[in-house]
Amino acid sequence: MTDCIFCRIARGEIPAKIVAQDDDLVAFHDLGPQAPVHVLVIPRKHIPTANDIGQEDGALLGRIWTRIPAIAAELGIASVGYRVVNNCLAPAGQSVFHLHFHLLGGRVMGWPPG
Ligand code: DGP
Repeated sequence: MTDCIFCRIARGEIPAKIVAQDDDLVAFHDLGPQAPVHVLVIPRKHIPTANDIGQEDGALLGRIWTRIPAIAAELGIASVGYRVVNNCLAPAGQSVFHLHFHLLGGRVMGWPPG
């Protein structure tokens, strides 16, 4: 999608602190970090919300999830623990309508989330 902010980051049109990227995904530091490590992992494909994940996206999502622990390891949080969050729709906290996974670590996490 042309004017989606995360599509624009994935295309390199908007600067971001990128920590990993490949043909499927881009991972970059969140602009407003909620933990010492707060990285967003997004598919290059524009999928607005988790509700829009289709059968055809299964392999893509599998590859992304295979990559997340490796990104956590590269960020130094794999062995100490981390949280992966997807907010689906505004009432759950979604503000950018391009599927993304928050990868959070570097501090102890509370539960339940707010
Ligand atoms: P969510 O609220 O779950 O949709 O998460 C969106 C996140 O995206 C939020 O934590 C802030 C972050 N964010 C929004 N705009 C930008 C941006 O332009 N650059 C970066 N790096 N992060 C952004």
